[in-house]
Amino acid sequence: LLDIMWYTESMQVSRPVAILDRHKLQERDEPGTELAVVSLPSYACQRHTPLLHHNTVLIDALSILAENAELSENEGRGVAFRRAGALLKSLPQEIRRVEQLRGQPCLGDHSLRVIKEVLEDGVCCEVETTKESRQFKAMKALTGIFGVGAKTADRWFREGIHTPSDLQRSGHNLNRAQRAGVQYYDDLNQPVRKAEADAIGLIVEKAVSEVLPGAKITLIGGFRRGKETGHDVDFLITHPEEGREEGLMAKVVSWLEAQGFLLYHKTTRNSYLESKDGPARPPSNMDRFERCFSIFRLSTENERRITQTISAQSTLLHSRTEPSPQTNDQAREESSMLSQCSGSRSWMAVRVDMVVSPYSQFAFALLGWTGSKLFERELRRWAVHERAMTLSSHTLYDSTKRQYLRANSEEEIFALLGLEYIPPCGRNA
Ligand code: DCT
Ligand code: MG
Repeated sequence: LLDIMWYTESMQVSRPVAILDRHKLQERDEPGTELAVVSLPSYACQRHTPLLHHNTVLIDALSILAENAELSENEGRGVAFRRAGALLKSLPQEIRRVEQLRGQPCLGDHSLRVIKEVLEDGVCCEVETTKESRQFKAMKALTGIFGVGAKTADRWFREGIHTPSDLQRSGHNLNRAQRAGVQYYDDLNQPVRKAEADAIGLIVEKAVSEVLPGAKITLIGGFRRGKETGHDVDFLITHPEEGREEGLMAKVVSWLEAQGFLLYHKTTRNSYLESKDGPARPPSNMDRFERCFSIFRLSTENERRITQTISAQSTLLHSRTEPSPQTNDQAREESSMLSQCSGSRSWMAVRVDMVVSPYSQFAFALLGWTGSKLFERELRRWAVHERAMTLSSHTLYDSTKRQYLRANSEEEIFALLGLEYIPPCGRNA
């Protein structure tokens, strides 16, 4: 009961859910003395979803089925499994019997069947069959190529292509992104670590400050939510003077290219015009900023040089403003971590996404690009169904008042949506 009260209280005062002692829970969780789990709100944006949780085995099983549905382009089914998984991530305790989930939202019959089977038998037959299926393995391998989506992978699978090597032998004409995807396949399928993300952050910061002093960069995506690894590194760039950010991406990319940091890049232009387009529709809202999909060449040697240069510069800068005794140490630590993780190779390929936003849209862009994907989807669903509003990474539009609502921070956007503020570390749905 204390745990339930504590959890309920923590939800109200908007603290992330702490990890409870699993052994203590198990001791008290003998049949008959089992704790009921407090019923959670149904939208993921109404609750904290921490990175570390208590039901990993169940969530892994549901994630396989979600992934399989997504690869089969069955979006609805994928979302249903993702929502069920996210609900389990928010629970303050380990589930040992399916009855403990009575009254919880987001759990459809199919998800409950999977959960029950895993709890009773240790594994779920459907999950095991999926994991072993040739199609699932091939689709994962092929969509693991940068530039290859589920549709293309499925077409190739039907032609008997199951792996990147099969693809190379097939003589298919690949576009520029896919050629880079095949070329750097192994590197791009290694998780990117936080130290690598920070090192790339220093490079992007240097590029941005060279071409537009005063512009600021923010690490977004999974790393902002506290993840230690990710499939890429995401940055949001803006300038406090509205309009100064125009044309910025091209300059940043030129600088990075001239310094030899880019193995691949493709920039899409900012196509969003509020007056012309109206509220951005949810499915297209990610594509309308000036955005660069890139592959960085993260070199241990270059890296060491640049971190030293930057740390020297920031020491100078800080000595004029405030002392920053950690800067040099941090840079050294980053350099040494990089040498360790790149092993005998002198460089590695890393996927990096950069987005430029006008200052007036920054809070929306920050919220939209921090994720997780499911958390964003839930925010948009909440906005439409519960508030008659349209939320995008550009704006919030109130359909009842027929006006755009401005906001300068994520906190303000949550308030406008009538939601308790959830910090980035609680958005890991
Ligand atoms: N995003 C979204 N909807 C999408 C794609 C992206 O809302 N269809 C948002 C949420 C996360 C952010 O953009 C960055 O996308 P990813 O890099 O794909 O996600 P991530 O959470 O950073 O995952 P990873 O840690 O694996 O990079
Ligand atoms: Mg990411």
